[in-house]
Amino acid sequence: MRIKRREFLKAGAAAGAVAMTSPTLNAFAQTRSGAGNMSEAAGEWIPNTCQGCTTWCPIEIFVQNGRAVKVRGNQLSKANDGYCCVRGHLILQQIYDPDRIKTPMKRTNPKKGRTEDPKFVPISWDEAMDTIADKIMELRKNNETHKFLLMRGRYSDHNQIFYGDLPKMIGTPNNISHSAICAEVEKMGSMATEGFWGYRDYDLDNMKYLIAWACDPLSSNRQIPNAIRKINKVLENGKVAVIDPRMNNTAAKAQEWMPIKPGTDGAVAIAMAHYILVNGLWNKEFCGDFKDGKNQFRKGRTVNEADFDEKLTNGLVKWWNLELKDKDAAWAAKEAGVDRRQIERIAKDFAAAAPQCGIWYGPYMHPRGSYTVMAIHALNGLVGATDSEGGLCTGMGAPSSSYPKFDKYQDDVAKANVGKPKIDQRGTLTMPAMGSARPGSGVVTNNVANAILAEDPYDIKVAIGYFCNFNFSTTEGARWDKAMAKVPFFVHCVPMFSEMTYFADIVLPSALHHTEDWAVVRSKANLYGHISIQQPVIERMFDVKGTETEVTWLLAEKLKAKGFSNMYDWLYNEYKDPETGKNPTNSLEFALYATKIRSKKAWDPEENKDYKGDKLNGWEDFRKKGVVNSPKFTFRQKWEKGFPTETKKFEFYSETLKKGLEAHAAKHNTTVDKVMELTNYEARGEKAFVPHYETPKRHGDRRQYPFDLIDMKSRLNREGRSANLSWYYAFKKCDPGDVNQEDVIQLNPDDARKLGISDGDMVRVTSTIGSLTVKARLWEGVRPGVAAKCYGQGHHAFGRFASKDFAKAEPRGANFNEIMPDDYDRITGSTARNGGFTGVKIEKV
Ligand SMILES: Nc1nc2c(c(=O)[nH]1)N[C@H]1C(S)=C(S)[C@@H](COP(=O)(O)OP(=O)(O)OC[C@H]3O[C@@H](n4cnc5c(=O)[nH]c(N)nc54)[C@H](O)[C@@H]3O)O[C@H]1N2
Ligand SMILES: Nc1nc2c(c(=O)[nH]1)N[C@H]1C(S)=C(S)[C@@H](COP(=O)(O)OP(=O)(O)OC[C@H]3O[C@@H](n4cnc5c(=O)[nH]c(N)nc54)[C@H](O)[C@@H]3O)O[C@H]1N2
Ligand code: SF4
Ligand SMILES: [Mo]
Repeated sequence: MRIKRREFLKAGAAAGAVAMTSPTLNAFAQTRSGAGNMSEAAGEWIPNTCQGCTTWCPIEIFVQNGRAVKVRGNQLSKANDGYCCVRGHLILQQIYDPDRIKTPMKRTNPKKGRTEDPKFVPISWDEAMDTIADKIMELRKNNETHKFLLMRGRYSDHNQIFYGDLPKMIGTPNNISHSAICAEVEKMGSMATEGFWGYRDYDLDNMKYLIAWACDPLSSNRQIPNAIRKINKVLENGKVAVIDPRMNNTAAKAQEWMPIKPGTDGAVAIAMAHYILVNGLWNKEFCGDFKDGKNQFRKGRTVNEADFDEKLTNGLVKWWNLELKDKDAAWAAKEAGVDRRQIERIAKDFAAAAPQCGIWYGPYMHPRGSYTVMAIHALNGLVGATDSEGGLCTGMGAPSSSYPKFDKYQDDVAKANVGKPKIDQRGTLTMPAMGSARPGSGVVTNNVANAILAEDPYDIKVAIGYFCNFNFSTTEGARWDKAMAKVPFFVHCVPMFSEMTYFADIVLPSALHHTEDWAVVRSKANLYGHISIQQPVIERMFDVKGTETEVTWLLAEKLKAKGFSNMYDWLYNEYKDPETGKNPTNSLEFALYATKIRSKKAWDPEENKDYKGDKLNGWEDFRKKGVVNSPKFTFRQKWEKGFPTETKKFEFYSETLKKGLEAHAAKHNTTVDKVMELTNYEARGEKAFVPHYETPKRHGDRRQYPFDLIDMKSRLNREGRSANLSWYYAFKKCDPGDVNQEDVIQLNPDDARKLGISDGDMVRVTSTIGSLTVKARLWEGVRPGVAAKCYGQGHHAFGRFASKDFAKAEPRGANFNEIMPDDYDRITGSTARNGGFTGVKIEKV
């Protein structure tokens, strides 16, 4: 919009007057005390939970005259001390997004494809659910219920009903979560070493040295409001170091930033361990010491295991001999393209602060990521920071009650088919997918598209997806376009159109989890666990329903009408209101009762009598307060009682991983070496069981594709759900190196100069699988040789703000998943996206 100068001033004056009371601006005001200078109308703070990222913050939403006008952290929450992050405020725009889906719809164009207009027409919930029930009855009739697939993205505790139990009642093994396109690799770091499959918590109040490694806790990852509040304390008490090829938000505040060459993090971790051992800086209380008290760890020298008296760890000397002894900082500096002295300095300062130190590391979704995170997390063990005050820990849980069992309602048709192999091919020879170090226990989300296309192990006939958009959020997403076009009947439960919705036969509009639905979620941060409520805070404006509960109920009703009443009987009989004992009679009552049932332990004074955390006195109290905090985490329990590993020790030599890998090899009548070869790891022999460096696997020859592509989240990404919010574009430059209203690829100015690229030029970025054009942003905060692209834009089907032309399916910006090859960290089944595994070439257009 071009405005002449005079008019601009006039418009400016008017805009200034509006800004004084504008809810748009006030929505971003950071006042803890409450409504700030919001209009005088009376209102009420109603507790809820944000799921804009995996922090799952207890929040409150201020409601005036039935309108949600402001968001803040729940004042009672110990996870965020009453604050939410900037993304929390975006909830307001999500609710009032003009492009929300307002009614169920069905497809009238039978052809499916990225450029095929589905020609959706509105239908009733009754017709929609009736059609879905028919499809499921048909599968039952033909005894092929396993050809039903349920896919989920984000979820609440109630996913147990819709995602966990419903498929088993219908009779399919195929409930597929998004976890393996999310962060599963990360969990292997603590799984292989200390038997913990999950995310860690950090004692920032007492920490003196924090390394943020391949993550940016001030803007993404898992406890942002807490990290933002506590980072200054760490900076005052000690130091913060960041290891990331680009200067992220945390790096901008840190004392050290190591701009590492993507994918080489394992080398630096290994060299740090070498340095710590050679210099006698390991934690003797945790790891033990040489029997004669003399340090025998010297570069290049093998150590006799018998000379070392190991305490709470397993295999330190083996690890040294197998991997560490030759790999010093000079070696790693070359490998990782960084300064040797910086590696040594960080290792030294980190160990000097121990055990009041910790490495906070990211998912490291790279084809060889499992061994990288093992090497990184091993450092947390080496200095005794794990389970230590001022260090890191597994964190606290929160009270919840069990869901009623479904088993006695499951019939023979269902029982016959739930045991069939899963569609994602987990546990096959080349896909160990060892969720918790057990072969075949992890999901392989992104491989489902391949399996559907190959009909291996069989074809999928009916699918439901909710809270997910795999055609956009997965690498080489074009495979999902083909796969979803092939599935004969697909139902998508979402509040917005998306790339995946384009392939739906039926669209069921979802009530928003944060303001319109009933549920609870549990999470942890700041050394506390919490259970937090999700409840309606505004009246539903459209004909929407809660997915996990209400859709289950409506489907059960329809199946009953068609002669299969087991599901209805299960829900009706078992999900009674715990306060009144009444059976549910409609979908909303079912949603409410399920929520009460799940959270009963948290609010029922009879059941929480002995609880050491917050105590509520009834359901209404829970609704009003919204959160129950656990007691604070107590450190050193594992030091005393042992770790849940094979050896009960912290394992530098992982008997836990070894058991898994050997079981996998045995199942396929082969050796671990062969498994390593087929799954693209370099380790052979015993190395497969210790943290070690693997050179980065890369797609594209360096001469042809000289740049390493890395990918990060915006601090405004509500996972994939901010794309149609105008504030997302308006405030984008809150990410270092980014600009408002645009989608840019960040390049180092030195690189750009050589290619004749200026700031703002359009460039073509080409990988081995395709090209995309995007605007260049020159910025010193990116390591030379690296191209950094924020994830989240490039939607062709998300709404008017997300695309350049929604009607013509023209994207705004570029979704780099389209040029990132489909590859995996096969130990965990995780999709690769970090570590520069995509080589690209960049040309000015
Ligand atoms: N703001 C925001 N926060 C979120 C989310 C969100 O959408 N937005 N989503 C939540 C979810 S679902 C998840 S799983 C977590 C994920 O949390 P993170 O994985 O921590 O988030 P990303 O931004 O994807 O982190 C990737 C980081 O790794 C860096 N990186 C890439 N390759 C390399 C490498 O080879 N070496 C090193 N050292 N660094 C590398 C990138 O520059 C970037 O800073 O975040 C959660 N928090
Ligand atoms: N290149 C690249 N790819 C990535 C990432 C990255 O950093 N870079 N991040 C990855 C990560 S960590 C994750 S977790 C995945 C996430 O990817 P997915 O699991 O596919 O989920 P999203 O894209 O966040 O959201 C999917 C849909 O949820 C719908 N939705 C929003 N609110 C609600 C609600 O209240 N109820 C229901 N039923 N639906 C709702 C929206 O319409 C949206 O289309 O993406 C991964 N993909
Ligand atoms: S986006 Fe994440 S950190 Fe921010 S308020 Fe929501 S849950 Fe908390
Ligand atoms: Mo994620």
